[in-house]
Amino acid sequence: MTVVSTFRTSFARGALGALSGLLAGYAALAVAELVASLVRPQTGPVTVVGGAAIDRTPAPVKDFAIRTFGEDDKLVLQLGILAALVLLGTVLGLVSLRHRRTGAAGVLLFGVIGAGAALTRPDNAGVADALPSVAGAAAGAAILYFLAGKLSPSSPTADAGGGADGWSRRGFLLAASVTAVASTGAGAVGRALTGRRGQGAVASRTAVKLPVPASPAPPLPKGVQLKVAGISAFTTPNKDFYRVDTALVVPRVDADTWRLRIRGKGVTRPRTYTFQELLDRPLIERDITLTCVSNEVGGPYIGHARWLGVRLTDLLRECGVKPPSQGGKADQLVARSVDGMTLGSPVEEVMDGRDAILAVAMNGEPLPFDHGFPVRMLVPGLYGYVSACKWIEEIELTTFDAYDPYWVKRKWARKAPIKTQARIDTPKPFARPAAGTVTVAGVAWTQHRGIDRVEVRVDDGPWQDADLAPQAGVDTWRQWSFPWNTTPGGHTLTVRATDGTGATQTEERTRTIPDGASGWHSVFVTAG
Ligand SMILES: Nc1nc2c(c(=O)[nH]1)N[C@H]1C(S)=C(S)[C@@H](COP(=O)(O)O)O[C@H]1N2
Ligand SMILES: [Mo]
Repeated sequence: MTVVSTFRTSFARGALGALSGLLAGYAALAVAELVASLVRPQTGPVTVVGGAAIDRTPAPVKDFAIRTFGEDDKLVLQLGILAALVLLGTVLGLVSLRHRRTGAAGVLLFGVIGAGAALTRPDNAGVADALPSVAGAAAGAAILYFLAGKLSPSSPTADAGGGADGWSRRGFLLAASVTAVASTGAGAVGRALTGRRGQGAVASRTAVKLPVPASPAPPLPKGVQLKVAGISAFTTPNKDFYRVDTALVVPRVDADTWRLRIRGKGVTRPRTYTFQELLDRPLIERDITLTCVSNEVGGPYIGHARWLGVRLTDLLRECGVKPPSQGGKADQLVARSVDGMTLGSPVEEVMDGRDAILAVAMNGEPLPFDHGFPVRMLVPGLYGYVSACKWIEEIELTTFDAYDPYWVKRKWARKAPIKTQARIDTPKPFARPAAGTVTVAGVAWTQHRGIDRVEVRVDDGPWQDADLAPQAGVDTWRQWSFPWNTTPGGHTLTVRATDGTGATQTEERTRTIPDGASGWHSVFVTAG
């Protein structure tokens, strides 16, 4: 045998070894997906490992991911996991050429990692959650062992199409093709079953007939929406509403089987409510602006919607709950979602008369799945992570001393009222507006305190009052505009707001961690 042909043979064998590893990984994921569709769709290995990674991501890294990838952060995470699997599959495939058992054991190790991730997720529903990872890894390990066998020099199935050193190329290719086809089939069946599972939830959402509110939202004053090109829509369409959550698979909850439990400290009459029972109550409709604590100064994680739902205080009173100021024993309300997320709100604020709501509808339609169908909570004035539980299924009354919810365990603040902020929507950073009068405009918010004043500063000049659009309510953002007479060249435009208590927002820049970013938003533009 010549040197060249030896090299060619071993190169081909190496490539096929790597291919075995990739196929084993592919088969493992497909089998896992199939099993997950039978257990629970959110127990697939990429989902649980990704979820576990999110759970364990240090706050600064999470902040970086949100800043860098925005709402694509989950996609980036999943692609990262897949890339790692491709790499490791390749390595294990090469290893298995020499050490079949080691290669197969390596695949099994991934099953252990997946199982561990599944069992430690906050929504873990028992040992069955580990099954997809275990079954997938077992299938992957068996396939790698088998395929590597086809490549081994001592393969008893060596035939005429085999390599010069005796392994069976034809046998391998046949086995590899069968693996690829069977895996693709298993994955497709899994996806179809998962899709079918979600059908009940989709049908239950389509069937919702939204009642007329007993207490409609006051009509929006004329002019809340300024007619300025480039300014945010006052009411954010559902499809454009920002989404922030830890769910790699959006929960699809069937409203017909959904229940809300209220229990805990000081709950003298614990109760469970069905979706229909909530719809049958007198509903309130309110305009509430929602903001995420991860929103940077000038950032996009804020949206406004008209919500319809049950006044939360009414339900709590029905269950015997009293705020601490009236002798109630619990000072923290922990909302728990079907995906195991926990959010803690201060009972005093929830029950102080503001429109804390268990919402069933958003801008005239049942909640979109992304935004918490069938029911989510909202407390005006508090950041989302301490109030806005989506896919809620339980409200537990407890104390701040006794329990730390999900984000508090991860170093975010226990209490987080929304900080006063103003944002310049137009002109955009580094815009080059033509000389003349340029309309600077944007939004300002400080939910539950209202916005009293917005000021704009050009470079180091004096603060000048912006024109305010009418205030829709203390729980909504407010638009503003400012006619700027440009002078040619580069300029920094800065904005600041003053809330309804007369407090002007601080210039001090802080990070989003632990309780929301502060500081003034500014943009640099070059006028013609
Ligand atoms: N179940 C669940 N609810 C959740 C979250 C989550 O991760 N899971 N994220 C919270 C956060 S941090 C915010 S800012 C709001 C965002 O709500 P939206 O996605 O509808 O805009 O939901 C809150 N409710
Ligand atoms: Mo958030």
